[in-house]
Amino acid sequence: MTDSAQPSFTQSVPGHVRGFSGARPENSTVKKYWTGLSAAVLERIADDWDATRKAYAATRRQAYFSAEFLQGRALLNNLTNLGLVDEARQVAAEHGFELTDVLEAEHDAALGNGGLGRLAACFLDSAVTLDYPLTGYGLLYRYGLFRQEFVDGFQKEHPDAWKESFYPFIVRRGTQQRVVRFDDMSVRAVPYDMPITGYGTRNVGTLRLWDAKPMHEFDYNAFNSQRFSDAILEREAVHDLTRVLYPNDTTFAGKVLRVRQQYFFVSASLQEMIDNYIEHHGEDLSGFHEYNSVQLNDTHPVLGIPELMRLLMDEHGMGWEDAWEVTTKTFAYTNHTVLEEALEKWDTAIFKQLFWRIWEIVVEIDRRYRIDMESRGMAPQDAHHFSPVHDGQVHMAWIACYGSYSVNGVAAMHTEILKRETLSYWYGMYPERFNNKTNGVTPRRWLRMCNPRLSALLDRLSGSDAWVTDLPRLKELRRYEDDESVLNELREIKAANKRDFAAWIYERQGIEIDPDSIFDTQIKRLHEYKRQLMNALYILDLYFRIKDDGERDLPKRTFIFGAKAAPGYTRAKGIIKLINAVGELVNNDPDVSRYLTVVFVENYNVSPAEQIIPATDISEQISTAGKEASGTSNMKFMMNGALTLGTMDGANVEIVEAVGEENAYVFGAREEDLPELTRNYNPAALYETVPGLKRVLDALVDGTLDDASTGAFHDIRGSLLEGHGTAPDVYYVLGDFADYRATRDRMSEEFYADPQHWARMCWINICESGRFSSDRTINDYATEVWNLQPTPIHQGK
Ligand code: 26W
Repeated sequence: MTDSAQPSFTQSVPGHVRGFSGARPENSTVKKYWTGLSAAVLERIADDWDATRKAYAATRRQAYFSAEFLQGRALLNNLTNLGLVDEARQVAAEHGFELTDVLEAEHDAALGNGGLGRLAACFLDSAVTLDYPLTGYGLLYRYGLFRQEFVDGFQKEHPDAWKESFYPFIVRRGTQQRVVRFDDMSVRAVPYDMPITGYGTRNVGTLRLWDAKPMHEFDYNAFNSQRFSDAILEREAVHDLTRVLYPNDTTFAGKVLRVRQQYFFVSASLQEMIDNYIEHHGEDLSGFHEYNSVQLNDTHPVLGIPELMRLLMDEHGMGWEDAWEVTTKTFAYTNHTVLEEALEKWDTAIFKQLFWRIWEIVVEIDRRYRIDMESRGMAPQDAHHFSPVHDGQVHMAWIACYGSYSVNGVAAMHTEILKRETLSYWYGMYPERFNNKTNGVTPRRWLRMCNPRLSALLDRLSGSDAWVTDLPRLKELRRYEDDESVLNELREIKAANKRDFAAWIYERQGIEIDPDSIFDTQIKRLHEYKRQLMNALYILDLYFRIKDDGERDLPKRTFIFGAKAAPGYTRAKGIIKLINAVGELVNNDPDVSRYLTVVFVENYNVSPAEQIIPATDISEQISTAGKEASGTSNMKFMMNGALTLGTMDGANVEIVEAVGEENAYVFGAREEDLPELTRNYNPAALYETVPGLKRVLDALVDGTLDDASTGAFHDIRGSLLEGHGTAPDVYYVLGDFADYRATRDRMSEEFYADPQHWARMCWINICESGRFSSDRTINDYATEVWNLQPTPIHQGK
C-alpha cells in the first residue's frame, strides 16, 4: 500500500498528465493522457518494485531467457492486476476522457512472433502473481514484429516503431551496463527494465531487455577529422544488433546478425547473474547453480551454455570439470517444435568469425561428448549424428540436450513425440532429464481483463474473485451447467461481446458483420502445418454449394482470420492472398453474403486477440496431427466459452480430455495413423473422389480467383496435388478435408439447432479450463524443475 503521506492513485494522475502534456489534463491529447496515467501507475508500484528486487537478490532465483516476449499492451493489464480499473475510469472521465479511448492509444509491445513469445509473457505474469523470484531476460528490439497491411489482398510489411514515443513502462538502468565482446567489436549492453505486476500480490517482477550501444557514442576524433562515415558506420553496426526482431524463416544474410543478437543478450544476462552471485554469496562460483537456474526458451538462447563455461573458466579461473558441473546444473531447455526448420543449426564459419573463444569451447564440448558417449557404449558413428559440431555446423538443440539438467516439451503429446522421435537419442541417454510441462495462459489477461462481462458472472456465482488466481475453482461452477438462467446469461454475454467485436471491426476495417451469425475464428501465425488453407478451401466449397448447388438451409456464419506470414515464406503469403480473394468473392456476392462473411483482421496482434477471443463461438485448431507442439489460443478460446473444432494435436488432446469428447468437435487423421495413411496417400485420387475438392482446387487456377498473375494460387494448388521437390500435400490437407467438412457442417447446424445445449457445452469448457492456467504450468516448473520458493515481499498480500 501507499504511505499515508503519499497521494492516492487518483490524486496523482493530473500531475503526471500535466508533466507530460504541459497542459491542463482536460486539454491534453489522448496519447499524452495515456502517458500520464501510465506514469501514475509506475509511481504507484515503484517502492514495491524496489523491495521485490531486494528480496530476490540473495535467494535462489530463476531466469527465463527468451528471444521473444510478446507483452502486448501494459496499462490495462497493470490496472487490472492492481485493482485500479474503476479509479482510472473515473479520473479519466473527470478530465473528459473515456478510459477505453485512452487504452487504445497504447501501441502493442510486439517483441515476438507468436505462441512462444506470448507464452513467455504469460509466464512472467504467473510467476509474479505466485511470488516466484523469476526474471525475464531478452532483447530490447527497436522494431518489433512488422506491422501488416493488406494491399490488394497481399501482405505488405512495415516497420513497427513501437517505442517511438515515450513509453513509461520501461526504465533504463544506466548504472548496470555490461560489455559484450565479439572478435570484431565490443558492445555496451544497456539494461531496460519493464515492471511485471501480479494479481493480488505486492511483488513486482522484472523483464530485463538489453539494448546495444557503441562503447563510445561516437569517435570524436574521426568525426572531427572529417572521417564522418567511419564514425557513423561503426555506430550503425552496433545499433544493428538490437534493431529488429527476426520473424522466423530468415535468409542467410540475417544469420550472422541473429547469432550476434543471441550471444549479446545471454552474455550480458549471465554476467549480471554472476556479479549478483558474487555480491551476495562470495567469489567461489562453485555454488552458482544453487542460487541460479536458467530456463532456455527454445534453442535461441542456447549460446548461454558455452558462454557460462567461458565466464567461469576465463573470467573466474575455474577448471573445465567444475565449470561443466555448474553449467549443466544451471540450464534447463524447453523445446517448442518438432519441425526440422526450427531446430537451429549454424555454420561453423559464423562462430569462428564472431567469437573464436566460444568456438573453441563448443569444439571442446564436442570432443568430451564423444569420449563420454563412447564410455557409455555408444558406437562413434551413432554419437556423431547428435554431436554438437558436425558436418560444418553447430547444432544448438544437441548442445541444449547435452548441457541441461532438464528437457521438456509443451504438451503431453508433444513430449511423447520428442521422446519417441525428435530427441529419442537424448531420451535414451538421459531419460531422467525428460519431463512434460503443458503450456498455459494467464487468466488475468485472457479472461479477467479481456472479458469483463464473463468475469463479473464468475465472480457473482462463485462469490469472489478467487478464481482469478486459482482457476481450477471454476470446476465448482459446473453445478450451473443445467441452470437455464445462467446459460441464458452466458448467451447474453457472448452476444454482447459479439456486438462489441462487430463495432470494433467496422471501426477498424469498415466491414459490416452480423452479430447473430456464428463467429468462427482461426488466429495464429500463418504456416502450412496450421492449415489455414484447409479452412479457406472449406469456405470456397460453401460458396459453390450456395452458388451452384443451390443449398439454402445453411447457417449464417462469419469467418474470422488473423495471421502474419514470415516475409520470406512465399507460400504462406500466397495463402494470405487466397483468403483475401475468397473473402472478396464471398462478401461481394449478394447470393452468398446473405449466409457468409469473411473477415481478415489486418495486423493481428495481442490486442486484436483480446477483442476477437471473447466474441468467438468456434475455435479452429486444425493443424496436421503431430505438428502443433501445443497451441495456446486453443486455451484462451476455451476459457472464454468457445468450442474447439480440432484435430487430436498438441494441447487439443488435453482440452478434449478435460471437457469430454461430447463437448468438443474432433476430426481428422490421428498422429499414430499418419505414417500408414501417408504411405498409401494419393492426392490425385482424392481430388477426383472427395465431394467438392475438384471444384475448389480448380477454382484456384480457372479464373474464379485472381492472384494478380503472381502464380501464387497455381503454386498452392501444386503444393497439394504435385509437391515441388517433396511429396505432395505433406500436411494432409486433402486427406482430412472430407472429415473436416462434415464435422464443421454438423457443428454449425448444432449451434442453431439447440442454442441452450450449445451454451451448456460452452459453460463446461469455461469450468474445465482450470488446468490451462499458466499458474499451473509455472507451479509445475517451480516445483519439478526449478526448485523455487515463493518469496512474497509482504505477508498477507
Ligand atoms: C528459427 C527461429 C524461430 C522459429 C520458430 C523463431 C520462432 C519460431 C516460432 C514462432 C516458435 C513458436 O512460436 N512456437 C510455438 O510455441 C508455442 C508455445 O510453446 C506452442 O504453443 C506452439 O505450438 C508453437 O508453434
